[in-house]
Amino acid sequence: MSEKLKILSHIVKKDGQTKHAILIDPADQTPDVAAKRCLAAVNAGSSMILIGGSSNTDTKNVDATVIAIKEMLELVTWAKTQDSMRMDNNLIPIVLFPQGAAALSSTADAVTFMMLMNSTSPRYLIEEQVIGAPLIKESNIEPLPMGYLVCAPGGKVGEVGKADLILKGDRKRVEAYALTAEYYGFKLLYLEAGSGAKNPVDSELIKAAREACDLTIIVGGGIRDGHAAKKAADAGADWIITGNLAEEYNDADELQRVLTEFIIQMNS
Ligand code: 1GP
Repeated sequence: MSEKLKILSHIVKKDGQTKHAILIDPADQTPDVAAKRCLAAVNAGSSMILIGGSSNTDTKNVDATVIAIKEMLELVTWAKTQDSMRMDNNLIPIVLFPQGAAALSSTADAVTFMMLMNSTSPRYLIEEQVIGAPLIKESNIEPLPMGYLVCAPGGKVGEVGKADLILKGDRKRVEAYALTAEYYGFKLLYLEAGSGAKNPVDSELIKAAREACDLTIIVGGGIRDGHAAKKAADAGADWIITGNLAEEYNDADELQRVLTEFIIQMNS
């Protein structure tokens, strides 16, 4: 893949392991706290940082958060390259995961350019994307073509996005969406249960998506421990996203310990 697709090629690279990414909501924490949590996550073995979340996130607080995280990570990357051959593996992309065009920031490495495929509203199927596309071009950040499917219980994103939720056990429907995503040329497929969901995405649905397509499958929403992450990983998830989990810890060392355990268990 060309230099222009640097972040996408990192995300779709398969090495037999399921990877973890931390989701930071800039509305929930100061840039400094976000940076400390990201450092703990990266030290624990997380491979990507997503920035997104609430509807009241704007470019200003996204910018400040991305910059603080970048500065923190640059120090770590610099330290690691001094004594190892892991140069390429040290790439920890900072990727925007926006609710809409209003939360774009040119300071990030990439942005999930997504269609909420099971939305009933044209706004989330195509309209926000048409507003966002010229802004992405102008800011020169890499768009990552992604199908986004909201599964039950769906939470706030399901409501705001007017999703016709994919219900537990509806394999046929998830298979059809996975194929549609592939035929559209998307490279990533995100199965979302909603932030803070009581139950994560049904593993049967993950399996159905895995069997139906070759896309990189990302799973998030309500995953609180390594056991739930392993279940999703065994069903075929390539990436596991956690948001709320990190926000429960204010002590960076404790968070690092928890996430280290989480990542080990996920791939056990
Ligand atoms: C939300 O899937 C993510 O988009 C993360 O959810 O906050 O429940 O980990 P949690």
